[in-house]
Amino acid sequence: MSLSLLTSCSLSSLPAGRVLGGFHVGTGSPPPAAWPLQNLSTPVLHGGEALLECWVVPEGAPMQAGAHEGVAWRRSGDLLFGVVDVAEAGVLPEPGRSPMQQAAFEVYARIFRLLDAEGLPHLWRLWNYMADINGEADGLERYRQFNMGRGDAFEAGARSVVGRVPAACALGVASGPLTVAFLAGPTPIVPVENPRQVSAFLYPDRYGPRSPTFSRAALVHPPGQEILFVSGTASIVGHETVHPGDVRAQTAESLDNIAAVLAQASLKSRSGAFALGDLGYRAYVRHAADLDAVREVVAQRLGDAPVTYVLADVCRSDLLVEIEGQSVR
Ligand code: 3EB
Repeated sequence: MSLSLLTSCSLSSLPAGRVLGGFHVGTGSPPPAAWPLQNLSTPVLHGGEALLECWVVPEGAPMQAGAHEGVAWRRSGDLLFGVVDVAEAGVLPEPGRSPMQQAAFEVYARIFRLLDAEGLPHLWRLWNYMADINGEADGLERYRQFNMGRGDAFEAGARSVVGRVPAACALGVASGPLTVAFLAGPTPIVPVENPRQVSAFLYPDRYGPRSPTFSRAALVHPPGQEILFVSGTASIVGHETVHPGDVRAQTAESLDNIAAVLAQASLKSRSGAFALGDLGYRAYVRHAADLDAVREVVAQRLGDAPVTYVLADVCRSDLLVEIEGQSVR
């Protein structure tokens, strides 16, 4: 197997030459890493004090590294992982753009320029985190401002904003810059949508001037492999939030949505069907006090599948939980 995800790894046991990049989750300082590391500065609610997750390639695989307009990246063959952080205080918004909108635009414009320079046009999966995601500034929720900047950058980079768009998540944490991690590869994704939900890129404008740019899931194919990325999935049916105020029902609805996405992904899979128990998951919980309720519902449905629970704000203020997952075959 060429690309694999190591969850809960320790820095000392990691062969640095095999790590493409990864994630640190927790409120302490991130470890010093020689590879691109996205720091998600928020408590891990279950599964340890802090968490280190890494994408690794086999011993002896080629490895190149670089930094391009503030994007830290590593590349092995045709797989590239990168991280870019942009503080809103450090951007100079163009007229009519808010600092968050500008920061999102710049992050994505830099990613697209790097990928163009590296000859790897295809974004597979994005991890977006920002402070105060539900806060309002200039009369518009900050997540909606983020969507405007992201969408503008996709268009400026001559990428489609509908259809074949990457899998993603977008969550809020207490503080810090806008941070975006990404995995890119040599082939287009196979997009997967959810028949229970309106595609996010087609959400009506009551959710903001620009619809979010992500697929419900993406199948990707490194040489000899199939990876399924299920995007952040919440209690949305059609385009509307369901079960506001009821965290158990929201968790169950999110899992119903993931099951529906897996059924669609199974139709397009090269490696066989996907069942709920086949994936590894990360669950984002808005209120720490809801952890036990979320865990109970998840355990009923997912059994022993690995789930990490993280404190984070979901991108609509009425959403209490969001769950994402991946399967690497
Ligand atoms: C939703 O379904 C919930 O803006 O990149 C999930 C996954 C959500 C990704 C994004 C947002 C994003 O609309 C929110």
